[in-house]
Amino acid sequence: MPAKVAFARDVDEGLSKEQKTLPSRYFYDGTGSRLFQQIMELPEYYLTRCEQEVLTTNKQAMAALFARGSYFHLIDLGAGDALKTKVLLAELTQQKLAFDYVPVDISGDAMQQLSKSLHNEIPNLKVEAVVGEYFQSLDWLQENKSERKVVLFLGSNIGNFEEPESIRFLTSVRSYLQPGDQLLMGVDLRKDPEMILKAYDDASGITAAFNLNLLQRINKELGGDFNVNQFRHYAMYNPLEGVMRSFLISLSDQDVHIQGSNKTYHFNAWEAIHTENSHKYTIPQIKMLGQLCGFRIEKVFYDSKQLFADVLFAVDQ
Ligand code: AVI
Repeated sequence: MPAKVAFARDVDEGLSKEQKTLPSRYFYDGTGSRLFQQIMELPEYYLTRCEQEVLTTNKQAMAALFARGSYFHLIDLGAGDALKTKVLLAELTQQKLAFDYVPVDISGDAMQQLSKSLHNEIPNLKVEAVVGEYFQSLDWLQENKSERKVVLFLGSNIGNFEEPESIRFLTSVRSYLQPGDQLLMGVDLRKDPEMILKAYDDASGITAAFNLNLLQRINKELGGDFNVNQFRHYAMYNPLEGVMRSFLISLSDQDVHIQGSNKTYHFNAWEAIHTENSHKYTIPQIKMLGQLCGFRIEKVFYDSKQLFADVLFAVDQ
């Protein structure tokens, strides 16, 4: 199905529900990807800096655990600009490990830029960029099933899945892996709720713009007539569930027409559109999630404040 048709269908489905939703995977058009780059540099958004620290501090130990004497594919799901992965790539190259790099991302622009920058920065690295959604990238894993793989799923991307979806996704990843393969997964850990809340509701309003851009994208690509000023970003963290939820709140009673679906959607004043979940975990939860999907924890790497973890999973017989 063409991407635009799927987008129109998903938007219509979400806005036709009793409790309106829009899928967060549609945040990442050109503008959304640029805004996300800015989010990653915000003082409040600790996740990226913490993971950068985890990778920088532990790159040698990670390389030693990846090295098993045979050639492997390093597959980076949701690579983006791969700023964090570059720390690992430099280390693996320096240690002369035999591998190639397969970044996968929904953004074609990001993959083009990344291939170019890697060509300049690590000229000898073999790169095969794949453009597609996570589930599509599994095709690549299937085609190359017999070769050794280390899969990276960094940046707490797993946190944006609902629980059943995360189980389905990790189970599929596992089904394409063999004993000896590994998965390194970045997870945001439970912590002071205030700190989490600020990371998703920053003082400069970049996260608000990122969330609202989804309405602008619908206007641009599907012929919507959202008045973006009539919606507000709202974020709340539930410490019982460990879930950060983001919403767009309608500020007035209003109708929005979308040409792509040829429908008008009514919004009551203060009605919410649920746009994103970002799950925060404990290590026992991650251990259980891994077990459910056929993975065993080989090692957990933390930053110095234990706010974030990169968990290395092994695949058993
Ligand atoms: C991509 N993902 C892991 C980010 C997160 O933290 O859930 C997306 C994001 N949403 C708001 N800020 C960042």
